Amino acid sequence: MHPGKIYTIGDVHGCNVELEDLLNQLNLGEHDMVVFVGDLINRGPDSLAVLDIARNLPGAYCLLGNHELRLNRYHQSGDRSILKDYDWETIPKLSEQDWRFMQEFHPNLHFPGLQTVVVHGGFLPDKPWDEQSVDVVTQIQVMNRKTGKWGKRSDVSGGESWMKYWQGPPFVVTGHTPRSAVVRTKWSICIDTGCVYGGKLTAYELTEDQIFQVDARQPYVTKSLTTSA
Ligand SMILES: [Mn+2]
Repeated sequence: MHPGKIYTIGDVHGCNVELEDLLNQLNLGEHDMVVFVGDLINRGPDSLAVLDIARNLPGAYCLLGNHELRLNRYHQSGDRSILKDYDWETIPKLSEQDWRFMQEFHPNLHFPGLQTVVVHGGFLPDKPWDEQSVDVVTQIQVMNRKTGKWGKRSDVSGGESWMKYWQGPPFVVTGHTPRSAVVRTKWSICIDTGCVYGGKLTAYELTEDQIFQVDARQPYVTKSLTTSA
């Protein structure tokens, strides 16, 4: 078992100032670990500053978000057709060191002693979590259990949050689906509280089951946050 605390941190999306506020609040000790749930970059004011903070934080572990996955694939293939318009605000600023750093991001992190897995998006029910594709685990928000379709909330009609269907163990900690507050079920928790949309940046500590939050200094992107799926 890890000797210190284990803080998972939700989608930062370039909100470097709020990340510093949150880390100040956590007051990390030398045995503590920080796990970023992915989507450190894009949309917010300073993606590079966030990458720098994560890279220089002792004991930090970064998971792949759908944003890093897409940029990594572009970097490997050169295929611009997969990119979103806002990727071009980030791409020209990334150094070789930044690209190498993002390529080391992991699809998930398992804490067997805590029966907990941390992952960016989530998992499909009815299939072992460790056999699911990187596309599923970084991109799933909802699924329609009748059709088996899964994807973004806006793309799947009749879709419900994957969290509604997920029966552990393991308990799953995720981000990716922004809401106005932390959402929790028996077997999962989502800690994306939409900082870049003017919500909060959230940390969830696994060993003592505690939530830490800071408010966004301002909305950086306009979107109204819902409370549910
Ligand atoms: Mn995401």
